[in-house]
Parts: sequence; structure tokens; C-alpha cells
Amino acid sequence: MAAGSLSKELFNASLKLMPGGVNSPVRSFLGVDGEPLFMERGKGSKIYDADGREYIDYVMSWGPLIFGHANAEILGKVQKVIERGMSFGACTGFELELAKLVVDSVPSIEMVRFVNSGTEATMSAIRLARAVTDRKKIIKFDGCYHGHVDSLLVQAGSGMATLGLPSSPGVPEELTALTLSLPYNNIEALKKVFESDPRGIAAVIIEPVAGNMGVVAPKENFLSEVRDLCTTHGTILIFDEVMTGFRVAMGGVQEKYSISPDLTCLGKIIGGGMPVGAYGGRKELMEEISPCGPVYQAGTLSGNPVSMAAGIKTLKMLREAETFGKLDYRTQYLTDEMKKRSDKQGLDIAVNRVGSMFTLFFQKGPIFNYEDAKKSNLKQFSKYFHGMLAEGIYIPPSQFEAWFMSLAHSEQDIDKTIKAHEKVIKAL
Ligand code: HOZ
Repeated sequence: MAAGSLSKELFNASLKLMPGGVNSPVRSFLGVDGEPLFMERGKGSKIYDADGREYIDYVMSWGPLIFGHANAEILGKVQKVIERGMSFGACTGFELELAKLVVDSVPSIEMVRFVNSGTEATMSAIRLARAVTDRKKIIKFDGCYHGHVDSLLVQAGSGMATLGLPSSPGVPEELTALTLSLPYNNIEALKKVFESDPRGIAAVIIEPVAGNMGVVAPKENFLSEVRDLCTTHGTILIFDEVMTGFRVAMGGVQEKYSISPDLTCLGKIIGGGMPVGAYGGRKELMEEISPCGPVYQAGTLSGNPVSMAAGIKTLKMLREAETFGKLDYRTQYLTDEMKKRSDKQGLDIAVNRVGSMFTLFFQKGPIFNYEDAKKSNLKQFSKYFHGMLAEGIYIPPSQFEAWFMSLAHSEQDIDKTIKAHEKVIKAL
């Protein structure tokens, strides 16, 4: 579906002032051969573009908006706090309150440091892992995305997958030589690396449920075997739970599957829609961070009261609501119905879902790793995307991203989405 005239006007003007007219590549719609919509406002499950068109939103700001857009209680809390000052660059009780909520909820976190984005969180966790192990090499998995940290832009998912980029210019070879990227869900590949270099790996970083090559769940025992290998070799295991933390369970994947990483990276939901990131873990590791220890990391806006307030309200509401059961039920209903209709139509679609995050891959599947995900029919996905948009359904403009359900999505929204899906796949 073509963008409306006001979105087009804004995009043409933006192209002159910002690279590609955007501030993050996936939203450019390049992955679906289109031009981006400019959004004006959101309420509950809906967003409204500059041309006044309404959409049921399954992007949900890429995950943070678990209570939907412009939730009145979260806004109320933010408004109250913002009136007293937006940033002090000094300590506030809000940081303490959010820290307590995080430490109480995420099993492996005893101490936490707040930063401003997931990228900062993973970058800092890697630095800490290298410092405490006095080793240089790190392992990641193909198709996992941990933000745009130099040493992690190797076989990365999200925008890199969307645009088909294996790596980025500007990252010195010396740095990427220290990063090994292995196939997700392949424990033998990891074992081999540890066999050839048993004392050289500082950290293994992983999305314990991948969301940036589309959703890919870990195979049974994969995470526990990764955990065991890291323990045996004195390697720091970092779970990147930026997407999954407070999304698949209050305490993220580590709670859902009872696996304890050494360090955890968080973002998205803990900021309730405001910019935020965090990393945390065992006390003795976190005490290596400056000013307690020698590992340096800092930030003017880190722990700013506005992000903290939005996060506090969101996590408190999550604790009270029967969030995860409800979300799970709604998402399963939606994905089951979509799958049934695709099967009836004879269309190859594989649905990968963990809780309220899911991806419809345009292929037969199964999809266990990035190689599998890349077999999807991208032309078909692109047609589907534009068809859904025309029906008033806004999904990620990339085959390699997760869709998110929120507590604001109603039965009517879900039924409308199923009907739209049925109509659109018939026309593919
Ligand atoms: N990397 C984000 C999703 N995994 C996309 C961010 C954006 O384009 O806004």
C-alpha cells in the first residue's frame, strides 16, 4: 500500500536532512520495497499516521508497549515526574525503585546498572566480561542482534538481516577477528570452538529466544548446554533479554526455562516506552563496574527520572495483571487461526511463537536458525505486508523481526486481524 500524501511529504523532506530519511534503518520500509508511514499518535492497540489512517499495531515500538500506546496510568506517572524536572545528572530515588523491581523479578540479577539503550547495555556487558576474564574473544550467534556495537555487527539480525548486510564498513578487522559467530541452536559448533580454544573465550552472548531474525526459539536443552559449556570453560554467559525481559515472563527467558546467565541485558519494557537499557548480574561481577571497580562506563542521561518513572509504573502494573497467561492465550489464538487459514489456502507459512512475540515466516519451515530464516520468500512477505497495511494492520516491515501482542489488543482487534490475513493471503 502506498503511503498517504502527508507521509510522503514528510518523507521527502526528511530524506534531505536525515540519512535515508530515518533514524533507524528497518523503519524505512526498504525491506518491503516501500516508503515509510509517518506516525502521529497512538492509543491502546492502534496507531494513526499523518494522513489520519488507523492501524492495529503489532510493532508496538518493537516491544516496549506491553500495555499498548499512551496507557493512561503510565502517562499519569510520567507527567507527574516530568513536572519536577527531566534530568538532573544526579542520583534519584526513582533509580533505586526501578532497581528493586528488576532485582526482585529477574532471577540472576543481584545488581543492575541503568543505561540508555540496549546497545549500551550489551557493549558494557561485553567490556565487563572481557575485564573479569582477562580474555578477548567473544562468541555470538548468526542472526542474533545485540545493537550496533562494533564487535557485535557480525552476521547480525534485525536491520542487517533486513538489508542483507553481513557486516558493516567502519568496523576494524582486528575487532571482528575477536568475534566468532556460530549457528543458533547448534551446540556441536559451540563445543568445537571451546575444544579448540578452551581458555580463550571471554563471553558467549545470546538472545535466549531470538527475535531479530524473526522469532526463533531455542531447542530443548540448547540453553542449558550453552550454560554448562560456559561454566566449564570459565566463560561469562550473557543473555540479551532486551526483547524478552518482562515479555515472555516477568523474569524473562531465564525464569521461563530456569537457566541462570552470568550477565543479563535489558531494555524496552523496563523503560515503559521511554529510552532505556540496563545490564546486571551477580554482585561480585557488577562490583567491578566503576566507581566500585575499575571497569569504566558512564552516561549523562543514565537512570533519568522520566525513563525510570515509566519503567516503574509498567513493571508494577505487570506484577499486578495476569499478564503472561492472557497474552499467551491471545497470541496463540491469533497465530493458530492465521496458520489454519494459510494451510487451507495451501500457502506455506511457518509460525514461530514464544509467548506474545511471534513471526510468520513465508516458507514451509521449520526455522531453527538464521540459515533457515533466510529461506523465506521475501517477495511474498513484502506483498503480504502491503496487503495487511491496506487492511489497517501494521506489522513489522521486515521478515526478520518479531511481531508483538499487547494487553491492549482486544478480541475485535484479533478477529479483524484474522479476517485481514485471510483476505490478503487469498490475493497473494
Ligand atoms: N532494531 C529494531 C528492531 N529489532 C528496529 C528499530 C527501529 O527501526 O525502530
